[in-house]
Amino acid sequence: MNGRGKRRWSMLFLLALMLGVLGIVTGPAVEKKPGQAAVDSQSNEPQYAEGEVLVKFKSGTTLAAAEVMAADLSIDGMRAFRILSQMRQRPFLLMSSARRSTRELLAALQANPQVEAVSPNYRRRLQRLPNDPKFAKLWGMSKINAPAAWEKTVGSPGVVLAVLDTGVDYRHEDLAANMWRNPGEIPGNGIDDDGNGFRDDVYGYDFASDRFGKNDSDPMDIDNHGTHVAGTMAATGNNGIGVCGIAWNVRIMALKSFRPDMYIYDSDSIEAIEYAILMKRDYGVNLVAINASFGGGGENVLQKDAIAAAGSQGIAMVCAAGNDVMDNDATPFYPSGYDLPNIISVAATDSNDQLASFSNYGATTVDMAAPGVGILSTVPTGKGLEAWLKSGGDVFDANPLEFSGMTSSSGLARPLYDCGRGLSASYFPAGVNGNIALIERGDNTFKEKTINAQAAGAAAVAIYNNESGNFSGTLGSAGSWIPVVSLARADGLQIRSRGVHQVTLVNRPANYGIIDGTSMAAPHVSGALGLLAVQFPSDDLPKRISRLYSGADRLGSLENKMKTGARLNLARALSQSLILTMTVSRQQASVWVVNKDFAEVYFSVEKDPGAVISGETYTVYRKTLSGSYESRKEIAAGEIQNGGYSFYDKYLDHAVSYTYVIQARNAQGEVIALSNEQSI
Ligand SMILES: [Ca+2]
Ligand SMILES: [Ca+2]
Ligand SMILES: [Ca+2]
Ligand SMILES: [Ca+2]
Repeated sequence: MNGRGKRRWSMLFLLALMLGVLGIVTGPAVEKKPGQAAVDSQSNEPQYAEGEVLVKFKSGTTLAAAEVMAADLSIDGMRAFRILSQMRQRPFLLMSSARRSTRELLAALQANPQVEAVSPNYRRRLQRLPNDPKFAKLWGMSKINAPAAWEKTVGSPGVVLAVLDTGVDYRHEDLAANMWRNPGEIPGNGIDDDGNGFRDDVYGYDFASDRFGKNDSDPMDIDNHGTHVAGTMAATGNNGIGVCGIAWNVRIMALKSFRPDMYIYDSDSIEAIEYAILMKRDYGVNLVAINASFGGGGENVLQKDAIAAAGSQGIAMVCAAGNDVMDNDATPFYPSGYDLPNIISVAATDSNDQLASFSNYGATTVDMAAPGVGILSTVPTGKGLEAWLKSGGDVFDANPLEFSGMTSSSGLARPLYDCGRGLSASYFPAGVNGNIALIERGDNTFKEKTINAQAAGAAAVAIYNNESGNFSGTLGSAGSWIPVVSLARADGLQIRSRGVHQVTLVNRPANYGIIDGTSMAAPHVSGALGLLAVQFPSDDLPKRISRLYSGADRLGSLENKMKTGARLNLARALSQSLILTMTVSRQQASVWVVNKDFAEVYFSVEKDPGAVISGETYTVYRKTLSGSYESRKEIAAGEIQNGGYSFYDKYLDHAVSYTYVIQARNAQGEVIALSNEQSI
């Protein structure tokens, strides 16, 4: 908060105090503690911070008028969103009261003629599934044709991607080199050197350092989620360490906005988005996208305005579609569900190109899909796990069981004994005492097998699957367990066939981990936008989004589940040879046609000079907010004049908002390009 804001705040506080002393405060006192969040029993009900509201005033309202209104309402805390207030020429405020409930504040403010919109301060959840400690390959990278794309570009330090999340481990061995550093800021001197209103904002900022949402300069990850997301976007490539991101060599800005209760409150995410806007607009940071891998119920006009304001600066907002197996068209999920052209809502697919079992979808509210199952990426240093078993000259990948004990970093080198299914003491040969037990999965729990092995004196256990592939298991609860890992069936059988022999079993902390979720899908798309910005620096956002959507792989499994029906294809996005961009303008039809408008839908067609495209058709689609896309006009290739076409859509209902998109098909009827979307 700047000095002026502080002064207003304290004046307001004094005023509220005086009014309170005079007994002017009316209405029942509400039992609550500041910052305490309301928790609903139904998990999909929107949740919010009790006693807090976000208020957008009508144009022309002064801050002084807002302060008077706040005093009348027993508001004892107020904070202006200064970038939004300035861009939209009216106050955008967070108001809080220790004496009024959110419900009371909403009712009072909604009734006020100076208020345009008011919203609870919703809080939203991460969109990952529980951490599944296992390792696999970076299958998503080959699925989206990343290696072919990397032959064109692996990124450039001039392009920046922001992670709006739990923070980023900016010291991580595979991320440190790719962290954005604010060039105008001297770290740790307690001074706002570049005068942007934020002291010591070097890698980004922490917009929610405690349970009251206080801010500080350290965006270190308080979880592992933000670091994992950052790694998928832009872990350092070709450095001989760990993993690599989609964009190997762009920069990561850390917008840490989750509070210690592991929720992101809209007031904090709006502050973070304002920071991103400020750094792009006034400080020349080439910020291309903000990754938002979280969400929840509850539409908030102020949050939508903040994202739209980012869009006005050419910043895309890439949002997780959610992990509740829900149709977002029917059950709205935000921020992914706001109808804004700069929001890209991303569902998750698995390695078989099926929609992930947990993923949300939505024919009109979800845009595209990207890999989101079993995604390996960076986690804060030492907070991941890695396991393997070395037998003979072979190293077999293993999964640590949940709650398993650890080995030293060099592992446990001992003879291995086959112990069958480990169902009772008689399954364990005497020699396993002090050594490693190999056990087949089945007939009892992993916990029971491990208890039996420990009773026989085993120092570690490797459980191999009773069907093909590996699995992820748990010992049920924390305890003094020996190291226990799982193996794929084929590997277990091969090891067993070698009889009693010396092996090395490793189960140790690592800097990488595997997580599932639409949270993990979104950063694939954010990374793709980063590479597109490097390869096509003069593109505006609609053109960049057209390349992304046009180049995606349309899949039967995703048809009618999302707008593009397609999964990210990085190489095709970078080599897309037909680009469609669209603008729509709306005007009143005439004074004689009451409450009817018309829209001019103009789209331009840009073909790669080397591309061989002919006989294609272009279709203009339109939808209303809750409807699905309908074809409005079909245009043949020969009708495109001077690289563009205008379609006039008549008799629009003056009170209704419409969204348009253009699709191109080749002579065989296959979709070869999609435009950006635009709403009017
Ligand atoms: Ca600063
Ligand atoms: Ca400083
Ligand atoms: Ca690396
Ligand atoms: Ca905050």
